[in-house]
Amino acid sequence: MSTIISGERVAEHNAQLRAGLDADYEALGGMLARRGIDIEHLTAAAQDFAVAVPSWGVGTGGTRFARFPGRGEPRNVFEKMDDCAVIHQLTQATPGVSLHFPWDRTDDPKALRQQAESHGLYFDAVNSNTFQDQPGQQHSYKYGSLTAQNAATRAQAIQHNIDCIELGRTLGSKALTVWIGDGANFPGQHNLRGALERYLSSMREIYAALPADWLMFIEHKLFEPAFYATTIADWGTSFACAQTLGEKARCLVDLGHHAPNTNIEMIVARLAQFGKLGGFHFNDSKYGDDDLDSGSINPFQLFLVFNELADAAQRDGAAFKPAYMLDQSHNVTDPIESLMSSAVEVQRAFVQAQMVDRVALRVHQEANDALQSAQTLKQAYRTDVSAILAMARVRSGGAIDPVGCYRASGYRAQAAEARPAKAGVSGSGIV
Ligand SMILES: [Mn+2]
Repeated sequence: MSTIISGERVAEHNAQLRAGLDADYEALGGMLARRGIDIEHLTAAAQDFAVAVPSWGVGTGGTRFARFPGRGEPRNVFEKMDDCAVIHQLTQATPGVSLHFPWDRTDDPKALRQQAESHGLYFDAVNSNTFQDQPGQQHSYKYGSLTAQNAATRAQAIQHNIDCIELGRTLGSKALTVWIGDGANFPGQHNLRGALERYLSSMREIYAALPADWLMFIEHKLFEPAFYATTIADWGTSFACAQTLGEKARCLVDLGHHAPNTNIEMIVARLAQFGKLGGFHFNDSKYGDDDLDSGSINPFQLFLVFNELADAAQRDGAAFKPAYMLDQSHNVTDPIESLMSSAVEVQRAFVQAQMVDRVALRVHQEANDALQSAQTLKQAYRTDVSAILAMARVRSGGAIDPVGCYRASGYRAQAAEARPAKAGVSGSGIV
């Protein structure tokens, strides 16, 4: 397997930090042993953990007001894959890449797959895009795509999704994520039931094109771009559609796509209970669909989501395998640094959730001891598992300190030289 940053450089950087890590790891191991937890078990679990990165995340994001591009942004999908390879090389937690079409369209998907495999990467769910018009497109999505009144517009949107499945097959993907911006900005603009009927009719045609071993993820979002009534606004609508469409249709939870203060971990528990939890788009937010870095605003919420996932995994065993993906917009940071830090934050929540004493929790719950129940969760959440995550990385060949190692490597400065900005070409999207 080829690496972008030389293995010796990573080893050199690790050597400076190794003694400190060993001391921290030993101290943490002793503390966990007193709680009856084997640190090696957690480190092995951390090594197995994976979260996919979005191809659109390696370019600088922006808002509807402006985008301030960074240096050395990738200008095509092959350069995006190089950046994704760096993220995985240093974190050893992001072997999957989620592509977005047509942004990542290539005439040579075989070469793209070879490039990915040479870096130890694979393609996770592919994402369709019918929320903006593409150059030369016959019918506009201004008034909707899969729910459009115009049958020809719907047919175009359906065909695009089927094309995404075909491309995904060539690349080795196993799932299609469908998010639409369809909805109404004014009361009365849509017949609310009619719009959902048209959505289901369109989705049935896409569902019929899914290969036998594929899943379809339905991503809901409360509002924006439709500000009055978004067709797939909430998990209830998503769940009803997934139930109606069939076994291969599942719900995808993007953490930013809910009203502030929504109990997202309860949504996760409900979807897991009824076998419809397809996967996640991890990010964080303060106000709406902010697409901030995972764990940057509310890490406790992220932990509580993983607490439900750990409970579901214990109940359902190996059959429970939701897809984990990051979906963030990096407006003021180096996207590679944000994606590495976010992957580590998601992995941190995963490991902390493994540490919850579930036997004690059940005893406290059965005794109606609300205080001790909450303390049982807090004990796991308050434990700093950084040494476990760093040890997992170094044992898998990654960096003890991914951001420090990345900065020391000079990768961004080299990319800035090798990738002069091209006028009119944006390497990223805003989603
Ligand atoms: Mn998303």
